[in-house]
Amino acid sequence: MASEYDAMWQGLGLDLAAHDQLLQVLGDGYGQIFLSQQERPQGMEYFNFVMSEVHGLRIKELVDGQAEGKKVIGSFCVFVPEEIVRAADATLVGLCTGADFATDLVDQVLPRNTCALIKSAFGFKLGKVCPYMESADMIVGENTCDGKKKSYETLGGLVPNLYVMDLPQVKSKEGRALLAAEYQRFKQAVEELTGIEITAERLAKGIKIVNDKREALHRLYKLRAVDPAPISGLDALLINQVSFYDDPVRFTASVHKICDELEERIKAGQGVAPKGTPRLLFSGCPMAVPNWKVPWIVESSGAVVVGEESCVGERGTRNLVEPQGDDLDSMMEAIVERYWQIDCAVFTPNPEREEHVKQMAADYGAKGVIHYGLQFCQPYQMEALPLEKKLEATGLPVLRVETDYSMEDVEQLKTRVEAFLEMLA
Ligand code: BJ8
Repeated sequence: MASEYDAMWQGLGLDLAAHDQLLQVLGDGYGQIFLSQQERPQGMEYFNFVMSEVHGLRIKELVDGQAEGKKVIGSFCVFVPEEIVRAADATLVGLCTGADFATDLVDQVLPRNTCALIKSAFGFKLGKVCPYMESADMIVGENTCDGKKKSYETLGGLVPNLYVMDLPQVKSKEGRALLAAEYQRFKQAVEELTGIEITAERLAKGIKIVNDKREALHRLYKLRAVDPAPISGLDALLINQVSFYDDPVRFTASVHKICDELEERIKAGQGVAPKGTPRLLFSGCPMAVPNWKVPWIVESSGAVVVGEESCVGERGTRNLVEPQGDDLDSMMEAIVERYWQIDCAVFTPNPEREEHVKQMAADYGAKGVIHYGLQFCQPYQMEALPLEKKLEATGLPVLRVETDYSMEDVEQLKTRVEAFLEMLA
């Protein structure tokens, strides 16, 4: 089907037929999962619009910006500091994807036992269907899990602009020094890419934009603590997913707008499900767009998801950057301090994550936790068992789910989720 964006997509090197097919599947899935929900807040219309234009208008904005000299940087991880990118008037976009594509081509370059998230990014590249990857002026790969860091060696041969960021895996003094050094190196790389020197004034502006975005999401998270829940877990997840693509200032305003509406709903005692509906917390691997499978199964089984202990969720947005001074060094130090606290499972040991899950369950009134692990994701799978034992010892039941992006296990997962909900009742 012809689109007003065909010429732009072609210019980016997309395979139009394959891309059409992807958009069709995406649109159908979105309609079935999101638009069929009852009692959706009106403010979700903005996010519907963003999703309908996620490969269209948003890409046009980025491409138009590039014509004026603005750069686009793609990333696969919440350790890439958006503040530094913003300080150079560039845009950071997420490149993780949540759907299988071109799997036959992916199987030729990656082992079969690679997690779906990595395979998906490669599928979108090899299938030529990701306008974000194709429009990026720089792609940042970060050394986190083994799958990611080794796959970047292959990705480096597929894209001309891969920048590899090294990251620590132990929260030691040396690990922190590595993070600080890598953020300095990244700042320099961004300056070289954009031709803009990142001054204290610029960095302060970048910090403010990103802090504002996080604060808006914190406000949304707090409102989800109310019973009846004023917004579904699916819609809240979607907002988190959109945060990786949308213009941050516009996104922040839209999140505040929906929060105003949710506050009114709360005052009126209105929710997306009746008071007393079982409340669950997700914990584990990130769910990149359009990975909606398990939340959809959970919410269509009669529960409501009230929080995500995930990088597409609170792990990705917890804490603000709070500089102690207004000079460049203080700001860079505050950036390091904020990201240093991310409790990704690639760190060993990683005790903060357990505390955060407990805290979130208490704050949001969750009666149980769904541990979401992608197949072949060793860091999160390895943490799942001890985490489950510790949470269950405190009376918080856990359902451990191991899945991928296929729909083959939907019925089986549904049966397990229903049994879990019965147990919670
Ligand atoms: S900070 S969670 S975004 S690394 S699912 S690719 S871990 S095998 S995504 Fe992540 Fe940064 Fe950590 Fe967050 Fe590997 Fe697991 Fe795949 Fe994963």
